[in-house]
Amino acid sequence: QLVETSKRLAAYQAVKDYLLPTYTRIGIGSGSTVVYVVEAIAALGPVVTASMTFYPTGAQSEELIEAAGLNLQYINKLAPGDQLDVAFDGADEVDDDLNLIKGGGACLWQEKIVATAAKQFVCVADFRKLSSQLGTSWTKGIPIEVLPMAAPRILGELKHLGSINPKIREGLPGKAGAIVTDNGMWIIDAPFPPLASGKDCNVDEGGSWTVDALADRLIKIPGVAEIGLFYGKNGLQVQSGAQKPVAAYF
Ligand code: DER
Repeated sequence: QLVETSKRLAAYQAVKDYLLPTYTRIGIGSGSTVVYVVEAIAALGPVVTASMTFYPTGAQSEELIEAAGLNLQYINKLAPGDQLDVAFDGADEVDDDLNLIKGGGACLWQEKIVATAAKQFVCVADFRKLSSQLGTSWTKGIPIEVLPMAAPRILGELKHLGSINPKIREGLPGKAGAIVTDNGMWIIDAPFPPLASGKDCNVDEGGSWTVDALADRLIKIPGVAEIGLFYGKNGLQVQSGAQKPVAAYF
């Protein structure tokens, strides 16, 4: 119950601090915490939300927006160069530099597209998600969205890069075999030793990976569509959108 209360408090505070009544385009992430973000937004009432349009990051997110009676639109309808005012999303782990592991809900690809289309990206997570280094509290591995036929090649490359027992995410008990994402892809969960943030060293020199170095390496593996590492405040500015979360609420 404490976790749910923490999620709800974080969500209401994040909406209070970052959803300005003048905003018209808002990105909505996926997962269980973002349920409270939508609840907090809907609670503002149509006087505030009627002028707002909400952009989902997958099937669950789309359902949340529709069920709350909020205006729904899709990110492919955003003109090139246009931006969302803000995007809210959860995370599986958040380090001190606001680097994130995302993808526990297998929605990371559209989540990153929407996050980087927004001027501001606000991460909402309960207290369990805060950690000193990514990979310490979320030990299931970095979620990576992959082309199914490339999965064996990618598993081999991940082991070469130091991942410990990377696996294709299975659906049991909900589904025999690999889960399939909203984009028709598979997810590989790749555990790595805890990731340092900021300084630049990599596994070849026997050091641990930094978030940025590992992210840059993973995204280049052929067959990888997107990775569940979001850069923090030291990270790269992605396109015009701020992939860097401006705040995290716990
Ligand atoms: O898949 C994701 O990145 C989601 O944001 C999700 O992992 C967040 O999880 P939650 O259910 O704890 O909010």
